[in-house]
Amino acid sequence: MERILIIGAAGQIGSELTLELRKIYGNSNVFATDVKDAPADIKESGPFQLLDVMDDKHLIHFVIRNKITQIYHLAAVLSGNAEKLPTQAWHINMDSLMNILEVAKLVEDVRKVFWPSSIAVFGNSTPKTGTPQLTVMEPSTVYGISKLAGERWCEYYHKRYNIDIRSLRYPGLISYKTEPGGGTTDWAVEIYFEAVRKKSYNCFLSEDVSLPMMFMEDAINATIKLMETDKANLACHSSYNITGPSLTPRQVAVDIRRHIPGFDITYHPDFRQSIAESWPSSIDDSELRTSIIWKPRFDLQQITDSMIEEIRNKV
Ligand code: AKB
Repeated sequence: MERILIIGAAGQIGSELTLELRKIYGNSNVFATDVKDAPADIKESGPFQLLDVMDDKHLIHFVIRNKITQIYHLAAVLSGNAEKLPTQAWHINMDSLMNILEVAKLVEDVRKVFWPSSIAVFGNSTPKTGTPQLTVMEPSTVYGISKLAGERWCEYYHKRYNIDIRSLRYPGLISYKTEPGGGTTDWAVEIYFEAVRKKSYNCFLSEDVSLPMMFMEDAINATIKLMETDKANLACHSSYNITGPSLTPRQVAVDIRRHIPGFDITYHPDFRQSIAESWPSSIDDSELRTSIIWKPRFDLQQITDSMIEEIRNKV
């Protein structure tokens, strides 16, 4: 029987992944944790506890006491926020991962770990379109450097200690339940909320910067599929490329006008523009698609339809 620990259960991915995992493994077997309070549905449907992944002693006690068999470590400081406090972000992103890897090494019951990487591992010298799985990687942000270092550590723990760590290089994730915080791809969520709330959006990127994106439902399905796939089918022990549609702010704005004809967008690029320009505009994720037999379901129109409908229900 699986007993699953989610670190970062109140965040953009955790708040949806926790509920999906509870449907599969049973509410009482999925332990949601975060340093902050979680949404009501997370707290009401199963165990929730405040837990700081930086506190290695508390973490290992929690894992042993609750007989945890799988860990999803989702907590991180994202690209935009990390540029404001580089050394703190490095410390949080790296030390939290090292604490998880050490727990997986020391506690025999822990059989699998999931840790997200990001398209931020790529940089200006990476091929911009159809970015392959294996390519030049010279990230220019502290977030990207921490994700690339994390990938190398995951592969190291796999080779050296035979720890089963699985990872995806998420693109920008578009979701309506919990808004992201501090990322460069946040515009692709904010634009929908502001369209419904105010019929206008002031975008912090220029109109034609194209970035790989993915609807949260596709990201959750791929993550669970990756974790359920037989280990023998997985050749990559650092992190797999994954993507949905590549989108520019202008394309999304035009699509939103199918629902909100008067929607107005202005562009005032800030420091995140150069981060976005250093990332790929499209990704080749064929290696993942053959390893786990998966493909995304949502294109731009389906994403827009779901986002507008769900946000209208919420607001
Ligand atoms: C960010 O923008 O920092 C994240 C990411 C692409 O990893 N959403």
